[in-house]
Amino acid sequence: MLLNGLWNFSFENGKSVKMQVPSCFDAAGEYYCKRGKAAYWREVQCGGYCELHLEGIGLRAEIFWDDKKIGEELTAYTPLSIRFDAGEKGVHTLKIICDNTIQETPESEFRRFYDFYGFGGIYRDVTIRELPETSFSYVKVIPADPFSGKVQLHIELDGPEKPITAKLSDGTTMKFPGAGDFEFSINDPKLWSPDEPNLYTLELTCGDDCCKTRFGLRSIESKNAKLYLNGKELNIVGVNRHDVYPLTGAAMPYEQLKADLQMIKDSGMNFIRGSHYPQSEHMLDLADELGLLVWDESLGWENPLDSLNNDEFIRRQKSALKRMIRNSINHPSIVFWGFLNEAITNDDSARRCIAELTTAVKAEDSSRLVTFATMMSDRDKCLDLVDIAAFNTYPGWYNGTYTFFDQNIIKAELDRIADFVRSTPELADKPMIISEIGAAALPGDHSGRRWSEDYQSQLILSTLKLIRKDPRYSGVLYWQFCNTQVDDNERIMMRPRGYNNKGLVDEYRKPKLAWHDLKKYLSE
Ligand code: ADA
Repeated sequence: MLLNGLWNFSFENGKSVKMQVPSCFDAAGEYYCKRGKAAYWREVQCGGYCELHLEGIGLRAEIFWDDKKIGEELTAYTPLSIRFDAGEKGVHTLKIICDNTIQETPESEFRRFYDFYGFGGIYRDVTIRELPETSFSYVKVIPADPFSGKVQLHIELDGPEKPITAKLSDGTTMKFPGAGDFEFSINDPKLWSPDEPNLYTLELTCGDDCCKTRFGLRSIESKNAKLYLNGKELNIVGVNRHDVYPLTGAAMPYEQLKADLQMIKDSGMNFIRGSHYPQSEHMLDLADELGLLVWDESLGWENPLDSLNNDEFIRRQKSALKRMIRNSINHPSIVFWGFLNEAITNDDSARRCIAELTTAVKAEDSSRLVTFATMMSDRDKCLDLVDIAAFNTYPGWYNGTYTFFDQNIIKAELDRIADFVRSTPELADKPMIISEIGAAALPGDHSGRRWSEDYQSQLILSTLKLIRKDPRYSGVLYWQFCNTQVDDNERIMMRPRGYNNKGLVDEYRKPKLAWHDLKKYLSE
Protein backbone atom coordinates (compact mmCIF):
# COMPACT_ATOMS: atom_id res chain seq x y z
CA MET A 1 0.00 0.00 0.00
CA LEU A 2 1.49 3.30 -1.11
CA LEU A 3 1.12 5.83 1.72
CA ASN A 4 1.91 8.92 -0.34
CA GLY A 5 -0.69 11.69 -0.17
CA LEU A 6 -1.86 14.34 2.28
CA TRP A 7 -0.62 13.76 5.82
CA ASN A 8 -1.07 15.82 9.00
CA PHE A 9 1.91 18.03 9.73
CA SER A 10 3.20 20.22 12.50
CA PHE A 11 6.51 22.11 12.62
CA GLU A 12 8.09 22.48 16.07
CA ASN A 13 4.75 21.63 17.76
CA GLY A 14 3.09 24.57 15.97
CA LYS A 15 -0.29 24.55 14.27
CA SER A 16 -1.38 21.37 12.61
CA VAL A 17 -1.78 21.62 8.83
CA LYS A 18 -1.86 19.23 5.87
CA MET A 19 1.36 18.40 4.06
CA GLN A 20 1.99 16.35 0.97
CA VAL A 21 4.15 13.20 1.19
CA PRO A 22 6.64 13.06 -0.46
CA SER A 23 7.73 16.64 0.16
CA CYS A 24 10.44 18.80 1.64
CA PHE A 25 8.70 21.10 4.10
CA ASP A 26 11.62 23.54 3.93
CA ALA A 27 11.90 23.81 0.13
CA ALA A 28 9.29 26.57 -0.26
CA GLY A 29 6.36 28.25 1.44
CA GLU A 30 5.86 28.89 5.15
CA TYR A 31 8.75 26.73 6.37
CA TYR A 32 11.24 27.77 3.67
CA CYS A 33 14.80 27.16 4.91
CA LYS A 34 13.57 26.63 8.50
CA ARG A 35 15.32 24.03 10.61
CA GLY A 36 13.70 22.06 13.42
CA LYS A 37 11.53 19.04 14.18
CA ALA A 38 8.60 18.36 11.88
CA ALA A 39 5.97 15.76 12.73
CA TYR A 40 4.11 14.01 9.89
CA TRP A 41 1.27 11.65 10.84
CA ARG A 42 -1.66 9.81 9.26
CA GLU A 43 -4.01 6.90 9.83
CA VAL A 44 -3.22 3.55 8.26
CA GLN A 45 -5.60 0.62 8.02
CA CYS A 46 -3.74 -2.67 8.44
CA GLY A 47 -2.58 -5.16 11.07
CA GLY A 48 -0.44 -8.14 11.94
CA TYR A 49 3.19 -8.49 10.97
CA CYS A 50 4.01 -5.62 8.59
CA GLU A 51 6.87 -4.04 6.71
CA LEU A 52 7.12 -0.27 6.52
CA HIS A 53 9.45 1.07 3.84
CA LEU A 54 10.77 4.65 3.72
CA GLU A 55 12.82 5.38 0.62
CA GLY A 56 14.36 8.60 1.85
CA ILE A 57 13.90 11.23 4.56
CA GLY A 58 15.90 14.23 5.73
CA LEU A 59 17.86 14.73 7.71
CA ARG A 60 17.02 12.19 10.44
CA ALA A 61 13.75 10.66 11.65
CA GLU A 62 12.08 8.75 14.44
CA ILE A 63 9.21 6.48 13.46
CA PHE A 64 6.24 5.74 15.73
CA TRP A 65 3.31 3.30 15.39
CA ASP A 66 0.43 4.17 17.73
CA ASP A 67 2.93 6.28 19.71
CA LYS A 68 5.38 3.39 20.16
CA LYS A 69 8.79 3.95 18.57
CA ILE A 70 9.46 1.29 15.93
CA GLY A 71 12.60 2.65 14.34
CA GLU A 72 14.86 5.54 13.47
CA GLU A 73 16.80 6.80 10.49
CA LEU A 74 20.08 8.61 11.00
CA THR A 75 21.13 8.95 7.37
CA ALA A 76 19.33 11.15 4.86
CA TYR A 77 18.36 9.80 1.40
CA THR A 78 18.82 6.18 2.53
CA PRO A 79 16.18 3.44 2.16
CA LEU A 80 14.89 1.90 5.38
CA SER A 81 12.65 -1.15 5.93
CA ILE A 82 11.15 -1.88 9.33
CA ARG A 83 9.40 -5.18 10.08
CA PHE A 84 7.18 -4.93 13.14
CA ASP A 85 3.98 -6.15 14.79
CA ALA A 86 1.26 -3.69 13.81
CA GLY A 87 -1.28 -5.17 16.25
CA GLU A 88 -4.98 -5.89 15.58
CA LYS A 89 -6.23 -5.33 12.05
CA GLY A 90 -7.81 -1.87 12.05
CA VAL A 91 -6.94 1.80 12.04
CA HIS A 92 -3.54 2.77 13.44
CA THR A 93 -1.48 5.95 13.53
CA LEU A 94 1.86 6.22 11.78
CA LYS A 95 3.93 9.20 12.87
CA ILE A 96 7.31 10.18 11.49
CA ILE A 97 9.21 12.99 13.17
CA CYS A 98 11.78 14.42 10.79
CA ASP A 99 14.57 16.54 12.18
CA ASN A 100 16.48 18.74 9.74
CA THR A 101 18.70 20.43 12.30
CA ILE A 102 22.35 19.92 11.51
CA GLN A 103 24.46 18.08 14.05
CA GLU A 104 28.07 19.20 14.01
CA THR A 105 29.49 16.04 15.55
CA PRO A 106 32.01 13.59 14.04
CA GLU A 107 29.42 10.83 13.66
CA SER A 108 26.97 13.13 11.88
CA GLU A 109 26.35 12.33 8.23
CA PHE A 110 25.09 15.75 7.22
CA ARG A 111 27.19 18.79 8.05
CA ARG A 112 26.62 22.48 7.43
CA PHE A 113 29.71 22.71 5.23
CA TYR A 114 28.26 20.29 2.62
CA ASP A 115 27.95 21.97 -0.77
CA PHE A 116 24.28 21.04 -1.19
CA TYR A 117 21.21 21.94 0.81
CA GLY A 118 20.23 19.56 3.62
CA PHE A 119 16.49 19.38 3.03
CA GLY A 120 14.01 18.16 5.66
CA GLY A 121 10.94 15.97 5.26
CA ILE A 122 9.72 12.65 3.92
CA TYR A 123 10.90 13.16 0.37
CA ARG A 124 10.61 9.76 -1.21
CA ASP A 125 7.88 7.09 -1.30
CA VAL A 126 6.41 5.49 1.83
CA THR A 127 4.84 2.03 1.59
CA ILE A 128 3.52 -0.56 4.01
CA ARG A 129 2.65 -4.19 3.41
CA GLU A 130 1.07 -6.87 5.56
CA LEU A 131 3.37 -9.87 5.58
CA PRO A 132 2.11 -13.42 5.26
CA GLU A 133 3.48 -16.26 7.40
CA THR A 134 6.48 -16.57 5.05
CA SER A 135 7.67 -13.56 3.09
CA PHE A 136 10.58 -12.62 0.85
CA SER A 137 13.05 -10.47 2.75
CA TYR A 138 15.73 -10.23 0.03
CA VAL A 139 16.00 -11.31 -3.58
CA LYS A 140 19.28 -10.75 -5.40
CA VAL A 141 19.64 -11.49 -9.11
CA ILE A 142 23.19 -11.25 -10.46
CA PRO A 143 24.17 -11.95 -14.08
CA ALA A 144 27.07 -14.41 -13.63
CA ASP A 145 27.89 -14.79 -17.32
CA PRO A 146 25.68 -12.62 -19.50
CA PHE A 147 26.90 -14.19 -22.75
CA SER A 148 25.74 -17.68 -21.83
CA GLY A 149 22.73 -16.25 -19.95
CA LYS A 150 23.86 -17.68 -16.61
CA VAL A 151 22.24 -15.95 -13.63
CA GLN A 152 22.84 -16.29 -9.89
CA LEU A 153 19.84 -16.03 -7.61
CA HIS A 154 19.98 -15.48 -3.86
CA ILE A 155 16.75 -15.66 -1.86
CA GLU A 156 16.18 -14.86 1.83
CA LEU A 157 12.88 -15.66 3.51
CA ASP A 158 11.31 -14.42 6.73
CA GLY A 159 9.23 -17.20 8.35
CA PRO A 160 9.00 -20.96 7.90
CA GLU A 161 10.70 -22.39 4.79
CA LYS A 162 8.36 -23.03 1.86
CA PRO A 163 8.93 -23.98 -1.77
CA ILE A 164 9.27 -21.19 -4.30
CA THR A 165 7.97 -20.96 -7.86
CA ALA A 166 9.72 -18.63 -10.29
CA LYS A 167 8.41 -17.30 -13.59
CA LEU A 168 10.69 -15.55 -16.04
CA SER A 169 9.42 -12.99 -18.53
CA ASP A 170 10.61 -15.26 -21.36
CA GLY A 171 7.97 -17.78 -20.26
CA THR A 172 10.25 -20.21 -18.37
CA THR A 173 9.02 -21.58 -15.04
CA MET A 174 11.34 -22.88 -12.30
CA LYS A 175 10.98 -24.37 -8.82
CA PHE A 176 13.27 -23.85 -5.83
CA PRO A 177 13.04 -25.69 -2.50
CA GLY A 178 13.20 -22.54 -0.33
CA ALA A 179 15.69 -19.83 0.63
CA GLY A 180 19.26 -20.22 -0.66
CA ASP A 181 21.57 -19.73 -3.61
CA PHE A 182 20.62 -21.01 -7.04
CA GLU A 183 21.70 -20.70 -10.64
CA PHE A 184 19.65 -20.67 -13.81
CA SER A 185 20.24 -19.92 -17.47
CA ILE A 186 18.34 -17.83 -19.96
CA ASN A 187 18.01 -19.19 -23.48
CA ASP A 188 19.07 -16.94 -26.31
CA PRO A 189 20.20 -14.19 -23.86
CA LYS A 190 19.70 -10.56 -24.83
CA LEU A 191 22.29 -8.35 -23.19
CA TRP A 192 21.57 -5.08 -21.39
CA SER A 193 23.64 -2.15 -22.67
CA PRO A 194 23.21 1.60 -23.17
CA ASP A 195 22.42 0.90 -26.85
CA GLU A 196 20.01 -1.96 -26.16
CA PRO A 197 18.70 -1.88 -22.62
CA ASN A 198 17.02 -5.30 -22.64
CA LEU A 199 15.34 -6.21 -19.36
CA TYR A 200 13.98 -9.43 -17.88
CA THR A 201 11.39 -9.84 -15.14
CA LEU A 202 11.49 -12.54 -12.50
CA GLU A 203 8.31 -13.24 -10.55
CA LEU A 204 8.70 -15.34 -7.43
CA THR A 205 5.90 -16.88 -5.39
CA CYS A 206 6.29 -18.45 -1.96
CA GLY A 207 3.14 -19.42 -0.04
CA ASP A 208 1.05 -16.24 0.01
CA ASP A 209 3.90 -13.90 -0.83
CA CYS A 210 4.98 -12.71 -4.23
CA CYS A 211 7.99 -10.70 -5.35
CA LYS A 212 8.56 -9.25 -8.78
CA THR A 213 11.94 -7.89 -9.79
CA ARG A 214 13.59 -6.76 -13.00
CA PHE A 215 17.16 -7.43 -14.00
CA GLY A 216 19.45 -7.24 -16.99
CA LEU A 217 22.28 -9.30 -18.41
CA ARG A 218 25.49 -7.32 -18.51
CA SER A 219 29.03 -7.48 -17.14
CA ILE A 220 31.30 -4.75 -15.83
CA GLU A 221 35.01 -5.37 -15.37
CA SER A 222 38.29 -3.64 -14.88
CA LYS A 223 41.28 -5.12 -16.69
CA ASN A 224 44.71 -3.70 -17.50
CA ALA A 225 43.73 -0.20 -16.45
CA LYS A 226 40.59 -0.14 -18.62
CA LEU A 227 36.86 -0.58 -18.06
CA TYR A 228 34.87 -3.18 -19.98
CA LEU A 229 31.10 -3.39 -20.34
CA ASN A 230 29.95 -6.69 -21.82
CA GLY A 231 33.55 -7.36 -22.81
CA LYS A 232 33.91 -4.14 -24.82
CA GLU A 233 36.03 -1.20 -23.71
CA LEU A 234 33.86 1.38 -21.97
CA ASN A 235 34.43 5.10 -22.35
CA ILE A 236 32.38 7.17 -19.99
CA VAL A 237 30.95 10.58 -20.65
CA GLY A 238 28.33 11.78 -18.25
CA VAL A 239 27.20 14.10 -15.53
CA ASN A 240 27.01 14.28 -11.79
CA ARG A 241 23.37 14.82 -10.91
CA HIS A 242 21.76 16.02 -7.68
CA ASP A 243 18.19 14.77 -7.26
CA VAL A 244 16.69 18.20 -6.70
CA TYR A 245 14.28 20.72 -8.15
CA PRO A 246 13.38 24.30 -7.16
CA LEU A 247 10.26 24.52 -4.92
CA THR A 248 10.24 20.79 -4.17
CA GLY A 249 13.85 20.33 -3.05
CA ALA A 250 14.84 16.68 -2.70
CA ALA A 251 11.25 15.52 -3.33
CA MET A 252 11.87 15.10 -7.03
CA PRO A 253 8.69 15.38 -9.16
CA TYR A 254 8.46 12.16 -11.15
CA GLU A 255 7.69 13.82 -14.50
CA GLN A 256 10.72 16.08 -14.07
CA LEU A 257 12.93 13.15 -13.14
CA LYS A 258 11.83 11.42 -16.33
CA ALA A 259 12.54 14.57 -18.33
CA ASP A 260 16.01 14.87 -16.75
CA LEU A 261 17.04 11.35 -17.62
CA GLN A 262 15.61 11.57 -21.12
CA MET A 263 17.48 14.84 -21.63
CA ILE A 264 20.76 13.25 -20.51
CA LYS A 265 20.17 10.23 -22.73
CA ASP A 266 19.30 12.42 -25.74
CA SER A 267 22.48 14.45 -25.25
CA GLY A 268 24.53 11.41 -26.21
CA MET A 269 26.04 10.91 -22.74
CA ASN A 270 26.03 7.41 -21.26
CA PHE A 271 26.54 7.85 -17.52
CA ILE A 272 25.12 9.50 -14.38
CA ARG A 273 26.91 9.73 -11.08
CA GLY A 274 24.24 9.94 -8.39
CA SER A 275 26.00 12.60 -6.37
CA HIS A 276 26.19 12.39 -3.37
CA TYR A 277 23.68 9.88 -1.97
CA PRO A 278 21.65 6.79 -2.90
CA GLN A 279 19.36 7.13 -5.89
CA SER A 280 15.61 6.51 -5.74
CA GLU A 281 14.04 3.40 -7.24
CA HIS A 282 12.23 5.66 -9.74
CA MET A 283 15.56 7.04 -10.95
CA LEU A 284 17.14 3.61 -11.26
CA ASP A 285 14.12 2.15 -13.07
CA LEU A 286 14.35 4.93 -15.63
CA ALA A 287 18.11 4.46 -16.03
CA ASP A 288 17.53 0.72 -16.58
CA GLU A 289 14.91 1.45 -19.22
CA LEU A 290 16.76 4.22 -21.04
CA GLY A 291 20.17 2.55 -20.95
CA LEU A 292 22.11 4.93 -18.73
CA LEU A 293 24.98 3.68 -16.57
CA VAL A 294 24.91 4.73 -12.92
CA TRP A 295 27.36 5.25 -10.06
CA ASP A 296 25.29 4.93 -6.85
CA GLU A 297 26.95 6.17 -3.66
CA SER A 298 26.33 6.62 0.05
CA LEU A 299 25.83 10.06 1.57
CA GLY A 300 28.99 12.04 2.29
CA TRP A 301 30.84 15.23 1.45
CA GLU A 302 34.39 16.15 2.46
CA ASN A 303 34.05 14.18 5.68
CA PRO A 304 36.96 15.05 7.96
CA LEU A 305 39.39 12.74 9.74
CA ASP A 306 37.57 12.91 13.05
CA SER A 307 34.59 11.33 11.23
CA LEU A 308 36.64 8.80 9.28
CA ASN A 309 38.21 7.69 12.56
CA ASN A 310 34.92 7.58 14.46
CA ASP A 311 33.46 4.09 14.99
CA GLU A 312 29.87 5.33 15.04
CA PHE A 313 30.37 7.22 11.75
CA ILE A 314 31.80 4.07 10.14
CA ARG A 315 28.94 1.97 11.55
CA ARG A 316 26.35 4.36 10.06
CA GLN A 317 28.13 4.35 6.69
CA LYS A 318 28.22 0.55 6.62
CA SER A 319 24.55 0.35 7.52
CA ALA A 320 23.68 2.92 4.84
CA LEU A 321 25.76 1.12 2.20
CA LYS A 322 24.19 -2.23 3.02
CA ARG A 323 20.68 -0.78 2.82
CA MET A 324 21.44 1.07 -0.44
CA ILE A 325 22.88 -2.04 -2.06
CA ARG A 326 20.15 -4.41 -0.88
CA ASN A 327 17.47 -1.99 -2.02
CA SER A 328 18.86 -1.49 -5.52
CA ILE A 329 21.02 -4.49 -6.32
CA ASN A 330 19.01 -5.82 -9.25
CA HIS A 331 19.29 -2.70 -11.41
CA PRO A 332 21.57 -3.40 -14.38
CA SER A 333 22.20 0.34 -14.79
CA ILE A 334 24.30 0.42 -11.61
CA VAL A 335 27.89 -0.44 -12.48
CA PHE A 336 29.82 1.29 -9.67
CA TRP A 337 29.08 1.42 -5.95
CA GLY A 338 30.65 4.42 -4.27
CA PHE A 339 30.91 6.13 -0.91
CA LEU A 340 32.06 9.32 0.81
CA ASN A 341 32.58 11.95 -1.84
CA GLU A 342 35.86 13.80 -1.33
CA ALA A 343 36.61 12.51 2.15
CA ILE A 344 39.91 13.61 3.68
CA THR A 345 41.84 10.68 2.22
CA ASN A 346 45.30 12.26 2.12
CA ASP A 347 46.12 10.83 5.53
CA ASP A 348 47.05 7.26 6.44
CA SER A 349 44.51 7.28 9.24
CA ALA A 350 41.71 7.37 6.62
CA ARG A 351 42.72 3.94 5.34
CA ARG A 352 40.86 1.94 7.99
CA CYS A 353 37.53 3.57 7.13
CA ILE A 354 38.00 3.27 3.36
CA ALA A 355 39.15 -0.36 3.67
CA GLU A 356 36.22 -1.29 5.90
CA LEU A 357 33.69 0.36 3.60
CA THR A 358 35.18 -1.34 0.53
CA THR A 359 35.01 -4.72 2.27
CA ALA A 360 31.42 -4.04 3.36
CA VAL A 361 30.40 -3.26 -0.24
CA LYS A 362 32.17 -6.31 -1.69
CA ALA A 363 30.55 -8.54 0.94
CA GLU A 364 27.13 -7.49 -0.38
CA ASP A 365 28.04 -7.44 -4.07
CA SER A 366 31.28 -8.50 -5.68
CA SER A 367 29.88 -8.19 -9.21
CA ARG A 368 30.31 -4.41 -9.49
CA LEU A 369 33.27 -2.08 -9.13
CA VAL A 370 33.84 0.03 -6.02
CA THR A 371 35.15 3.57 -5.94
CA PHE A 372 35.10 6.95 -4.23
CA ALA A 373 35.77 10.37 -5.74
CA THR A 374 38.92 11.96 -4.36
CA MET A 375 39.83 15.62 -4.28
CA MET A 376 43.29 14.75 -3.00
CA SER A 377 44.94 14.26 -6.36
CA ASP A 378 48.47 12.79 -6.02
CA ARG A 379 48.30 13.17 -2.22
CA ASP A 380 45.58 10.54 -1.84
CA LYS A 381 46.58 7.64 0.43
CA CYS A 382 43.60 5.34 -0.14
CA LEU A 383 43.16 4.86 -3.90
CA ASP A 384 44.85 1.44 -3.87
CA LEU A 385 41.93 0.16 -1.74
CA VAL A 386 39.28 0.58 -4.45
CA ASP A 387 38.80 -0.57 -8.06
CA ILE A 388 38.77 2.74 -9.93
CA ALA A 389 40.91 5.83 -9.43
CA ALA A 390 38.36 8.66 -9.68
CA PHE A 391 39.47 12.28 -9.41
CA ASN A 392 37.50 15.45 -8.75
CA THR A 393 39.49 18.41 -10.00
CA TYR A 394 38.75 21.99 -11.02
CA PRO A 395 41.58 23.29 -13.24
CA GLY A 396 40.60 26.53 -14.92
CA TRP A 397 38.14 27.32 -12.19
CA TYR A 398 39.17 27.62 -8.56
CA ASN A 399 42.74 28.78 -8.80
CA GLY A 400 44.65 31.38 -10.75
CA THR A 401 44.10 34.94 -11.89
CA TYR A 402 43.73 34.39 -15.65
CA THR A 403 40.79 35.89 -17.49
CA PHE A 404 40.10 33.84 -20.61
CA PHE A 405 39.99 30.10 -21.10
CA ASP A 406 43.35 28.42 -21.52
CA GLN A 407 43.34 24.77 -22.56
CA ASN A 408 46.91 24.33 -21.30
CA ILE A 409 45.72 24.62 -17.72
CA ILE A 410 43.37 21.66 -18.23
CA LYS A 411 45.94 19.65 -20.14
CA ALA A 412 48.62 20.17 -17.49
CA GLU A 413 46.27 18.96 -14.73
CA LEU A 414 45.03 15.90 -16.67
CA ASP A 415 48.63 14.95 -17.45
CA ARG A 416 49.75 15.47 -13.87
CA ILE A 417 47.02 13.15 -12.52
CA ALA A 418 47.55 10.51 -15.21
CA ASP A 419 51.34 10.56 -14.70
CA PHE A 420 50.83 10.07 -10.97
CA VAL A 421 48.46 7.11 -11.41
CA ARG A 422 50.46 5.36 -14.09
CA SER A 423 53.75 5.79 -12.23
CA THR A 424 52.40 4.53 -8.89
CA PRO A 425 52.79 0.72 -8.87
CA GLU A 426 49.71 0.06 -6.66
CA LEU A 427 47.54 2.13 -9.01
CA ALA A 428 49.08 1.39 -12.39
CA ASP A 429 46.49 -1.26 -13.35
CA LYS A 430 43.42 0.69 -12.20
CA PRO A 431 41.09 2.39 -14.65
CA MET A 432 41.18 6.13 -14.19
CA ILE A 433 38.39 8.66 -14.64
CA ILE A 434 37.74 12.31 -13.93
CA SER A 435 34.70 12.09 -11.67
CA GLU A 436 34.14 15.85 -11.47
CA ILE A 437 35.34 18.82 -13.49
CA GLY A 438 33.51 21.98 -14.46
CA ALA A 439 33.03 25.70 -14.18
CA ALA A 440 30.13 27.87 -13.08
CA ALA A 441 28.19 29.90 -15.63
CA LEU A 442 25.56 32.54 -15.04
CA PRO A 443 22.96 32.34 -17.81
CA GLY A 444 23.17 35.29 -20.15
CA ASP A 445 26.81 36.14 -19.46
CA HIS A 446 28.64 35.83 -22.78
CA SER A 447 31.69 37.91 -21.86
CA GLY A 448 34.00 34.95 -22.32
CA ARG A 449 35.43 35.44 -18.81
CA ARG A 450 35.00 33.05 -15.91
CA TRP A 451 31.31 32.85 -14.88
CA SER A 452 30.26 33.21 -18.52
CA GLU A 453 28.44 30.56 -20.56
CA ASP A 454 31.21 30.72 -23.18
CA TYR A 455 33.98 30.04 -20.69
CA GLN A 456 32.10 27.07 -19.22
CA SER A 457 31.42 25.64 -22.64
CA GLN A 458 35.06 25.93 -23.72
CA LEU A 459 36.20 24.16 -20.57
CA ILE A 460 33.66 21.35 -20.96
CA LEU A 461 34.41 20.66 -24.61
CA SER A 462 38.17 20.91 -24.44
CA THR A 463 38.21 18.53 -21.43
CA LEU A 464 36.28 15.94 -23.43
CA LYS A 465 38.57 16.29 -26.43
CA LEU A 466 41.69 15.91 -24.25
CA ILE A 467 40.29 12.91 -22.37
CA ARG A 468 39.24 11.16 -25.58
CA LYS A 469 42.74 11.59 -27.00
CA ASP A 470 44.42 10.25 -23.87
CA PRO A 471 44.27 6.44 -23.66
CA ARG A 472 45.13 6.59 -19.95
CA TYR A 473 41.62 7.87 -19.16
CA SER A 474 38.39 5.86 -19.23
CA GLY A 475 36.16 8.89 -19.17
CA VAL A 476 34.81 12.06 -17.62
CA LEU A 477 31.80 13.04 -15.52
CA TYR A 478 31.00 16.73 -15.54
CA TRP A 479 30.12 18.73 -12.50
CA GLN A 480 27.16 19.05 -12.82
CA PHE A 481 23.88 18.40 -14.64
CA CYS A 482 21.86 21.30 -13.20
CA ASN A 483 22.41 24.21 -10.80
CA THR A 484 21.68 23.20 -7.22
CA GLN A 485 20.64 24.99 -4.04
CA VAL A 486 23.28 25.29 -1.30
CA ASP A 487 23.21 26.28 2.36
CA ASP A 488 24.47 29.59 3.76
CA ASN A 489 27.84 28.25 4.84
CA GLU A 490 31.30 29.76 4.47
CA ARG A 491 31.17 29.08 0.70
CA ILE A 492 28.09 31.24 0.11
CA MET A 493 30.02 34.18 -1.37
CA MET A 494 31.20 31.86 -4.17
CA ARG A 495 27.62 30.71 -4.73
CA PRO A 496 25.63 33.57 -6.30
CA ARG A 497 21.86 33.38 -5.52
CA GLY A 498 22.55 30.56 -3.04
CA TYR A 499 23.20 28.15 -5.89
CA ASN A 500 26.09 26.07 -7.09
CA ASN A 501 25.95 27.42 -10.65
CA LYS A 502 28.09 24.80 -12.39
CA GLY A 503 25.04 23.20 -14.00
CA LEU A 504 25.23 22.57 -17.73
CA VAL A 505 21.56 23.49 -17.49
CA ASP A 506 20.09 25.91 -14.96
CA GLU A 507 17.98 24.80 -12.00
CA TYR A 508 14.84 24.78 -14.22
CA ARG A 509 16.76 22.70 -16.81
CA LYS A 510 17.13 25.52 -19.31
CA PRO A 511 20.27 24.58 -21.26
CA LYS A 512 23.33 26.77 -21.10
CA LEU A 513 25.67 27.09 -24.06
CA ALA A 514 27.81 24.20 -22.76
CA TRP A 515 24.85 21.82 -22.97
CA HIS A 516 24.11 22.72 -26.59
CA ASP A 517 27.78 22.56 -27.57
CA LEU A 518 28.39 19.24 -25.83
CA LYS A 519 25.30 17.68 -27.38
CA LYS A 520 26.34 18.87 -30.82
CA TYR A 521 29.87 17.56 -30.34
CA LEU A 522 28.65 14.16 -29.15
CA SER A 523 26.24 13.83 -32.05
CA GLU A 524 29.06 14.46 -34.50
C1 ADA B 1 33.42 19.21 -5.25
C2 ADA B 1 32.21 18.44 -4.76
C3 ADA B 1 30.92 18.91 -5.36
C4 ADA B 1 30.90 20.40 -5.52
C5 ADA B 1 32.08 20.87 -6.34
C6 ADA B 1 32.15 22.39 -6.51
O1 ADA B 1 34.19 18.56 -6.13
O2 ADA B 1 32.34 17.07 -4.88
O3 ADA B 1 29.87 18.45 -4.55
O4 ADA B 1 30.94 20.98 -4.25
O5 ADA B 1 33.26 20.50 -5.69
O6 ADA B 1 31.27 22.94 -7.13
O7 ADA B 1 33.09 22.99 -6.00
